[in-house]
Amino acid sequence: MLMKVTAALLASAAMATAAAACELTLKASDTHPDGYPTVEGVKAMGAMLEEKTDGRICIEMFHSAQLGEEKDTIEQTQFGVIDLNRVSFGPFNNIIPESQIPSLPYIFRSVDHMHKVMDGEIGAEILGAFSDHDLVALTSYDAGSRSFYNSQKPITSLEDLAGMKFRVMQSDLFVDMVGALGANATPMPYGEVYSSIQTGVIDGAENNWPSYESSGHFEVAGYYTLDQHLMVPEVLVMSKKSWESLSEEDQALVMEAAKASTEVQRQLWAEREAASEEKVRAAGNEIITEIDKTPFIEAMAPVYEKYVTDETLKDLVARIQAVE
Ligand code: GTR
Repeated sequence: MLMKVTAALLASAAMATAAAACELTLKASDTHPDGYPTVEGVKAMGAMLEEKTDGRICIEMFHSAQLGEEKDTIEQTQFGVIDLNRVSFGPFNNIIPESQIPSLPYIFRSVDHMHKVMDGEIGAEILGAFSDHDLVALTSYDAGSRSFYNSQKPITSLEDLAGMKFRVMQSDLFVDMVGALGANATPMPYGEVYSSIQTGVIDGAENNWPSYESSGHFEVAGYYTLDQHLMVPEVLVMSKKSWESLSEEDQALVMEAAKASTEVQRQLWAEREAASEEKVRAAGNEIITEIDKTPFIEAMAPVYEKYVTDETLKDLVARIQAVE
């Protein structure tokens, strides 16, 4: 017993020393729980950064929305209160026009297509657009594809969606996307979705396998229809204030560690996607895989018309579609 306690004390003392050695500790936020691939991706970035700087720069991860819901943490990141923030492109849609592009329904044909776009020149341009908004977008992460789930009935066609009420992220684009499918959208923070489904304020929401599972939404919304309307990647942003306080050398190290963490995150993502699916299926949820996506895709034309307005955005969409 005593030995155990001593060992634990020694370990925590060692950790405290390590933390104390950090000249700079970057505060990072994520809405997801510990162990979720995005949280682990940023932690991996922290480990790489600590190693490259001999423990001079560290990252402290505040997972599980400890620092707030995404929309609020984005503002805090713009102010420099939070240094790093792993979020979806979705909550940026109303403030950064280019962030709407990877958030367009059915814009990506496959995960491979999305990787080619986001890892290439087009992705760099989209990330670059954040710099006009007090942010530096470092890299993007995987988030699979999002589909509708609900507590009421199996949805197998557009007709079934009619009049139902779904939560979406706080983005006008997503409100109109759900409207164009004939359903009603309620934008609300992620953390309110579980109880809103449980109390019947909404019929359901939409998300990928790992979020459907880790949030517990699968417990209250038993029907999941794989219409895969969105493939919005995640984005890791840094406060421009925090970025500008770094030397050029340190900026390069931060960028390098962020880019390298993408590989780790993608690997973890693939594993978690499969594990979450298995868990949800084992719970007995009804998963609707037989669905004709064509009417869903066709219904999105007015959404593209409304949001892909100026030449820059039109050009981005055309170039994405041209990527093989
Ligand atoms: C998740 C995403 C989160 C958040 C959440 C939501 O898939 O990883 O960043 O955007 O969806 O729906 O609010």
